[in-house]
Amino acid sequence: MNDRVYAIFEEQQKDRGINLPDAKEKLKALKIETPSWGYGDSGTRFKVFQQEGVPRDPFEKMEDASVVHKLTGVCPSVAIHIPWDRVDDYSKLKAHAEELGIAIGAVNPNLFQDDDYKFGSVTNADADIRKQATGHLLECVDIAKQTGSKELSLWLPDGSNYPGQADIRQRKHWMYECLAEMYSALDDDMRLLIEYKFFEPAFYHTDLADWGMAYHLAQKLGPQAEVLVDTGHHAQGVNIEHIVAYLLDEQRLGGFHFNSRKYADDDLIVGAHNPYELFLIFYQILDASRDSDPNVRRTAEHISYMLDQCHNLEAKIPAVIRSVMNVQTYYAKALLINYEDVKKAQERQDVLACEAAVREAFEIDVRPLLYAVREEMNVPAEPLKAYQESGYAEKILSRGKGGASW
Ligand code: PSV
Ligand code: MN
Repeated sequence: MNDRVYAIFEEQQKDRGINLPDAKEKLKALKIETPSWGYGDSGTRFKVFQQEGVPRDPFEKMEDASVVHKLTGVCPSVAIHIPWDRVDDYSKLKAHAEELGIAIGAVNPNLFQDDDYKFGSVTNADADIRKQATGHLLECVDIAKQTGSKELSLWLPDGSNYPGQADIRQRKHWMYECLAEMYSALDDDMRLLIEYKFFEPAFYHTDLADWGMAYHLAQKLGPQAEVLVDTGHHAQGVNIEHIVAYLLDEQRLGGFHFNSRKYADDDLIVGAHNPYELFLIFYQILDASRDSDPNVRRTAEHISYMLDQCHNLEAKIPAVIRSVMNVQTYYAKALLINYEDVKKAQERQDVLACEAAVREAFEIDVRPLLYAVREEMNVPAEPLKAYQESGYAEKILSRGKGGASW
């Protein structure tokens, strides 16, 4: 990109009343955590197509994640999933990540792959199984303490398939008891991010089905518990931005799992299917970051942005880079909304002007801004192209096929 293109862009944004230096700083500050499982083999319930060059263990996953960070400058941490990323010595994994210039991020317990959890984990009618599930949650808190992670990200698969199969009210109590035990093990500077999903693997009822239940649970547990919004976990047509705005106002929005979905929890590249939704989510967050209540502003500024994606067909590392770039792009567009104009139009109750003031920013080509920011951050202007030219994809082929999978 040449200086003339950026100068024109700068001029245009000045005319629109946008504070570009501020937008640049915000773009530099945006951090996106990548998931260890996004680098491994994955598939559908029909087939996992193995790819060559997939990391064979958590250490190699860190190596791939560090390449993403090196090329984008905005992915300094990696979420881990236990037991997928179980190692004998977590201090070694932590040290390895640090040597590579990254850190271990959220620790995700896994309560969905053990035979014992067939009828539920923390809501299982068998007290021994609930104890086992709680033990795993406590193990994850302990792992977080060893890796220096400040976040536990929890999703429950618990639910039932048929009316009458489960005592829904009783299970609610069991769930709370187990999570309260986990919560009490957290250090003061840790937080528990509670994820919800209304279906799958159970289809009649899911114990933690929606944002309202997650919010209620977080409120009961205490201030260190917050809600995590996974964009793939809603019914078709749900207005996710509204949920985001509500949770921001209640100061309980802790994080995101970004991905795209066409039908269900598809875990496709974020921004690939519904970029406008991603933009509107950022619109709500940036709007809340201007709220008159400092607690709402603080909530908006302490959101953990994470990807929760699986790349089944496409090459994994470039798919993660593409996702990160998409998040940056729609965040950048939301930064170019003139929030004063929107407010004024809202006060006039001018519906068309309100809608136009938001959409106008979505229609701006933000590449000059992103190129300038990347240049200032000393990372390639085109991270995907830089990856393709780096030789890393060829280098990892020596790992062969049959790497780590979920
Ligand atoms: C469940 O669908 C989920 O979104 C949770 O975040 C899990 O931890 C993740 O996917 C990986 O299975
Ligand atoms: Mn998720």
